[in-house]
Amino acid sequence: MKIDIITIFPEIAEAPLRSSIMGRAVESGVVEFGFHNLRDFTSDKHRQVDDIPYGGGPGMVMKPEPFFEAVESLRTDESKVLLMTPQGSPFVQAKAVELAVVPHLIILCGHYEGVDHRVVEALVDEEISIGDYVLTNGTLAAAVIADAVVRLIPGVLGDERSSEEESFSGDGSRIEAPHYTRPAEFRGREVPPVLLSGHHAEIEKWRLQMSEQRTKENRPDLLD
Ligand code: JFH
Repeated sequence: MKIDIITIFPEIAEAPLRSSIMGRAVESGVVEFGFHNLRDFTSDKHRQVDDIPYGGGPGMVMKPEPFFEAVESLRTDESKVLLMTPQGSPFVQAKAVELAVVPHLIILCGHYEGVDHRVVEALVDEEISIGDYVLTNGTLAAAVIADAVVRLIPGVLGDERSSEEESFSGDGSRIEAPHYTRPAEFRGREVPPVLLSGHHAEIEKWRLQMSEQRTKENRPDLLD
C-alpha cells in the first residue's frame, strides 16, 4: 500500500509514521509513505497556499490550485483521495478496515479555516473527521488515519492480534476488561486473585463481568 500525505507541515505527519511499528512496516515494505509539502506544488515566488475568503469572514482559505497540482501529479487509477476536515464523516474502525484494502491513499490536509470547496467537489472521494473536537490543522488527523489503517495490513503487527481483534472486545461493541502484570501486589494494591487462580473458565467469566461494568461506566453509548 502507498499513502501520500499532502500538507504544509509534512514533519508533523512524518514523526509518528516513521517511528515504532509504523517505521517497521515501512522497512518491511508493506507500506510506503510519501510526505509532500503543498508549497512544492505552487508556482508563484511566494509559494502562497492561502487567500482571503469570498463573501468575507475571519481567517484564510486554502487555494485550490496547489491541491489540484498535487493530486493530478500523484494519483493513479487505484487512488482514493481523502480530505481531513472537522465537517467529514466520523472515522471509525469499520472505515479503517475498508481503507486497509485500497492500494493507494492520498490524504489532503487543510489548514486555516478550510479548503476551497472546488477541491472537495472535483478531487476528494471522502471527507473524514477523526472526532468531534477541533484541531489546528488536518495533519495530525492524517497521521491518525494512516496509523489505524496500516496496523490492519497483514504482517504489520505480530500475529497475536488478528484473531483476537475479530472477537468480542476488539470489535468495538464493548470495552475490554482491565489488564494486570507483575508484581502481584504493588503499593498495597493486589491483582484480582481470579487472574492468578489458573481457572480459565472463571477468568473468562470475570473478564466478561468487568467488561460489562466498565462499558456501562465509560461507554454507555455502546450499550444503547
Ligand atoms: C482543521 C480549523 C477551526 C472552524 C468548528 C466550527 C467552526 C478548521 C484544517 C479534524 C478533526 C480537524 C481539522 C481538520 C482539518 C483542518 C482547523 C479550525 C475551524 C470548527 C475550522 C483546518 C481541523 N476531526 N478535528 N479537527 N483546521 N470551525
